[in-house]
Amino acid sequence: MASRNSFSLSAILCLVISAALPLAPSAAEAKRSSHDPGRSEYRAPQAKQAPKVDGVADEAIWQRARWQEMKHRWLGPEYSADDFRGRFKVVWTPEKIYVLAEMVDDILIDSHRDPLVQYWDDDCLEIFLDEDFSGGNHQYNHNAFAYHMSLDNQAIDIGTDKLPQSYSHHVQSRWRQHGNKVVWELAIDVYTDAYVDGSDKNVPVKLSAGKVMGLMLAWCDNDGSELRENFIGSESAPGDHKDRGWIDAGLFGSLLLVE
Ligand SMILES: [Ca+2]
Ligand SMILES: [Ca+2]
Ligand SMILES: [Ca+2]
Ligand SMILES: [Ca+2]
Repeated sequence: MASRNSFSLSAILCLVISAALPLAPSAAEAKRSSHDPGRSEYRAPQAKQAPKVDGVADEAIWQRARWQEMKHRWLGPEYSADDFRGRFKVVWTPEKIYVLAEMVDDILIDSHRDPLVQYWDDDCLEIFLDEDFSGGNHQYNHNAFAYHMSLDNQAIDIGTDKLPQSYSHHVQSRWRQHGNKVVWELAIDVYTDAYVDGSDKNVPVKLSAGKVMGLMLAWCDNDGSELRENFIGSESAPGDHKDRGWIDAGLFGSLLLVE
């Protein structure tokens, strides 16, 4: 009886202790909680044939992908639909993700001809990519990349040395004007947070259906000012400090690769 009683007591203790401990969050819950609430969820279809990166969206796979709007004003005053409007789609192959962006911008400007100087104050398409949807700080590390695509198709981000670096070798980029629209196609290699600046040993990740990454796009709109006039993104930015995507990957939406 003594052993029976002590077993019961330890069983009760176990129950009390386990009830007091919070349940371990699943990996999916942990990643959701590392992001701001209300993130968008994008499902990118697989392209059997890679789109040609030429600024002409005539590949059939683009018809299968849905548009996502760039409509959240992070910086600057109210603007009109002629001043800026933009949207994008994503598809993928095992080697790369492909982005199609379609934008109206009344004046295109690239006044800083040095690609590493004030690149965010020229018209530029920002593509924020977090390989494992971890969220978290990515300012001076490669937990996520923030490719600032200039009008001359260069991809600039801050390196681990805290200085602007060209990552143009990660991104194939071409845009063309069709009527009043800029049609921009990009093919992007995806790297993990183990990426080492300047190394020739970095290998892009092989992509497969079911993979979830963090993604967000934004347009820096300058129409002739010293500094950019507007910064408009695809994700809502709760709170007062809206220009934080270049530091905080918790603002990114999720990108799910589907077949
Ligand atoms: Ca094309
Ligand atoms: Ca504009
Ligand atoms: Ca990450
Ligand atoms: Ca502009």
